[in-house]
Amino acid sequence: MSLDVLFFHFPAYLPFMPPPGVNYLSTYVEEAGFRSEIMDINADLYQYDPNLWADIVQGGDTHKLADYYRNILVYVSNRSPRFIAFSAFEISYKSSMFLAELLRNEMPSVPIIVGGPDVLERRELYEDWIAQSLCHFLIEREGEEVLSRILRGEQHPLVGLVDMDLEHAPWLHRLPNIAHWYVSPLLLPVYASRGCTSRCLFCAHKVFWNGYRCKTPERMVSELDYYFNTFGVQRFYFTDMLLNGHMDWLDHFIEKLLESPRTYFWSSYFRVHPQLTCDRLFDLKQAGCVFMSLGLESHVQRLLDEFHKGTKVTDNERIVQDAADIGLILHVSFIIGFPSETPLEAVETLQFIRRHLDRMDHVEIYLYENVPHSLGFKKAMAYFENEENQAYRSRIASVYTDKLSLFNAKGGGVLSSHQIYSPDAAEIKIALMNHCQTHLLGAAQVELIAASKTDQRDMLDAAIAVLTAE
Ligand code: B12
Ligand code: SF4
Repeated sequence: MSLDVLFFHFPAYLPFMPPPGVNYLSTYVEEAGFRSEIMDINADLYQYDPNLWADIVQGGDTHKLADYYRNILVYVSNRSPRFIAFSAFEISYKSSMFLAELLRNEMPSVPIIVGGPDVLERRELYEDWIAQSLCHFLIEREGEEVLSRILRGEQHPLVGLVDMDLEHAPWLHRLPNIAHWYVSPLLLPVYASRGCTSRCLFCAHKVFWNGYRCKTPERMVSELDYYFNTFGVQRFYFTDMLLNGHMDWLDHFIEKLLESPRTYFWSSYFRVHPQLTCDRLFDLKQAGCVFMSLGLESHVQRLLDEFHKGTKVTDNERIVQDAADIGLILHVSFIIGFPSETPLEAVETLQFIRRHLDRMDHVEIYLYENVPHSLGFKKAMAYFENEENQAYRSRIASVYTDKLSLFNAKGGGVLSSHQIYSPDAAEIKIALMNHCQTHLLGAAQVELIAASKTDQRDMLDAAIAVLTAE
């Protein structure tokens, strides 16, 4: 039987977290009656030549992939797919473009369909792909239904349809190819919702997914049960923008998980909310949540309000303290360099980070990026184009490059994913916080973590010093 569509994963992504978009798409089109396959070049390249893989991950010249890609071309030619499908991400732009060039030259009759977040975000680049015959279809936003239409040979709209019925979406059958990575047992990407209920001006997620939809909590728990029964998977990461778009949904989900005879270990993004009380955080932990990601963005209420974040700095501080005390592993992100931000406001955020550094296991600080399609794009553009504002922008950008990118590079890899997604995650973390886990991780690692936090504090101090100087 001929192959309808061959999907590709490209280098380079986190080894234990292949972006699951093509796995979901492949599952969907299979259920619609098409034969599909996924070629995971990231995983395959790692096996083929780990040094080359590492070089590409670190931004090496993708033309070094030429020999390896020749094998891929042979493989593609043997499989004779009717269509080839690429998932577009900025981090894999060059490695995917190089294969597109080879495919155009060697197999010009096989149409390439490109979809994924980068098509929406950097549409002009991919229009150029069309102009150069590097691809033939560009799909923005949700891909399932529009891809099926292309495979059926129907007229295709350029914009993906954002209307898939999540409640009846197929469960993931095409698992990511990560069995041979260092994560064992398997960690599976799942989603309970698409989109977001909020309207933060610097973000495009709501626009990408056209609002917010969720599966019912019952369906979500049955889905987890299905993965456990079929593949023996007990650890999951939710790819949702937030799991508490509706707090009553979250309560219901917790309730269903607590009723379940099994315990799953999982992580997700959450939005700060006054109802994320200490009791609710504790219930979340009881329901298997081991790792929580929060976008706090700023510790300046004026900026949170101006950018429609809809959160309170008092809740930010309380939730970080409560979640850490309970033993949830915390990943927290911040933004500095907001339009209209003053140097002292950036300092307030950095001081917040410094104050709570031991409570937050992984902190990422971003420089404000004016994301195309974000709700505040035009307003931010006007701000950045105004000459009066350029002095602060270049000052904060250089503080970011010189000091804070180093802070980010220190990372937060305190616990391995094996430890994070385990029944003992909270205990391990608490033990870590109390500096009494030498026997668990080894003295060297304890010192490393402490040293890393000290380094990060020094980097924050250096950034604060620059920003508070005349
Ligand atoms: C969960 C998530 C993460 C997780 C897990 C990542 C992973 N590898 O699984 C973590 C926190 C680790 C992460 C890290 C990063 N992420 Co991230 N992440 C997300 C998030 C919130 C959800 C992604 C997801 O899995 N969604 C569920 C799947 C099913 O959706 P999907 O992949 O978008 O696929 C759908 C459509 O896009 C479309 N589609 C996708 N491919 C194709 C192909 C075809 C042919 C078609 C027709 C359609 C199609 O159809 C799919 C189904 O509807 C998105 C935000 C978003 N908008 O979705 C950002 C997002 C993907 N991340 C982003 C970025 C930048 C990063 C980082 C580089 C951040 C950083 N500076 O470190 C790292 C890179 C990590 C890595 N190397 O893998 C960007 C990518 C931007 C871009 N232009 O490429 C996004 C879009 C957020 C943003 N706007 O900034 N991320
Ligand atoms: S920043 Fe987070 S909460 Fe705000 S709109 Fe984007 S996804 Fe939603």
